[in-house]
Amino acid sequence: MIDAPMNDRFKLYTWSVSLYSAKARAYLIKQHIDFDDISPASPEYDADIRPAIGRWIIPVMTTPQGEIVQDGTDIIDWFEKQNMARLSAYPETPCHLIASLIMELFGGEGMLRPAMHYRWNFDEDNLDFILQQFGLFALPQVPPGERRDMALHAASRMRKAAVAFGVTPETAPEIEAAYHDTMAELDAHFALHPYLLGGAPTIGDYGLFASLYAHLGRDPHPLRLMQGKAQMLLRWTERMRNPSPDMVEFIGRDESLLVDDAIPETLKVLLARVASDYLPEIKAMMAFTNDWLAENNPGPNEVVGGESLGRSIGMCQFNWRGLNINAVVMPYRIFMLQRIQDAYDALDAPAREAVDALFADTGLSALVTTRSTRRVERENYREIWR
Ligand SMILES: N[C@@H](CCC(=O)N[C@@H](CS)C(=O)NCC(=O)O)C(=O)O
Repeated sequence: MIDAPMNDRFKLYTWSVSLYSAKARAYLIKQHIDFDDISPASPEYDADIRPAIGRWIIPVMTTPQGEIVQDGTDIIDWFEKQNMARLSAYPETPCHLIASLIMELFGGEGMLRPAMHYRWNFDEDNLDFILQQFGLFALPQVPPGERRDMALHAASRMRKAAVAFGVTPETAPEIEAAYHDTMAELDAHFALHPYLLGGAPTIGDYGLFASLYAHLGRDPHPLRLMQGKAQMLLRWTERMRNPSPDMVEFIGRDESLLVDDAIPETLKVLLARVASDYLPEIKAMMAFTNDWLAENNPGPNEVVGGESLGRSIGMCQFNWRGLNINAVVMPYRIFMLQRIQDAYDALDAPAREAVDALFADTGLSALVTTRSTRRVERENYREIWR
């Protein structure tokens, strides 16, 4: 908790260049929450937020009562638990719920390779913009002329992170081919439906918006690509930042989800994309993690990354579209995958049958059988091994 003046508004510590900020911000916008975007470069972040959560990370939200909520998903769930959602992020029917959670995982974690590649490997188009933006948001107190060198320092750290996610000169052509496929499939879906499941955004839209806003929908090179090749997808990125439903091209649509738990063909295509392009990494990550757990046997409730709060426990290898990829293993992704598995486990038999049929149809059955031997949960702003 922090001391907050009464009747203060929600505060969202974010900046526009941040991938995960977009997910939380879009949710607040769509719920019509009265909030302020605050820069984590403001003195209050260092004075109050960072000491409380123990690391520098965004997005973070503070409530009018002074509660601190960290992590995009936790911010969304905070409003859901308070019954403050105007449009719940979680559909009530089984196929909708599971499909939406899968797209959340894919957007926030599975699309990091294209997000990082299209930000960091097109310097001619992007670099001036990125350095200017990083400087603007991270160093607002520094005179503009002196920001560039400091921003370059941050940029070199993020370039290294891109390599850790598996973005290398050898994998780049295939990352581009995969993104072109995915972009075309998203575009085909949003030509027929304003959001993933019809007339309102759900958790899958918010998760997808993570990689499809700050990086793929805002940096100059990928933005131009999207403007040229995927205009209905571009429209969805506009819609996700608009408090109105913004479905002007869908005459007569209202804010309801598709009836009868229907999964449109265009969404099945996207789920099959998750199976072909992300499932191999999930399997490799889990095999690595279960070996790591057997060897390291962390104590109950031990914080992931220990004192340093490091987010990765090692590197895994997997075959992806015919290439050998090396990528970091982050237990946070297990936490996100568990959300799908928990939702699946809570279904009754007929609902599970419907979801099993969807999995069989889209090649995703392994998503619920690929499990960690220890649960990853979140407590006190960190991930812990249960
Ligand atoms: N699991 C977190 C991830 C947040 C995250 O990684 N945020 C980035 C900015 S987009 C960050 O703060 N990185 C700080 C760092 O890497 O030091 C969430 O979903 O909110």
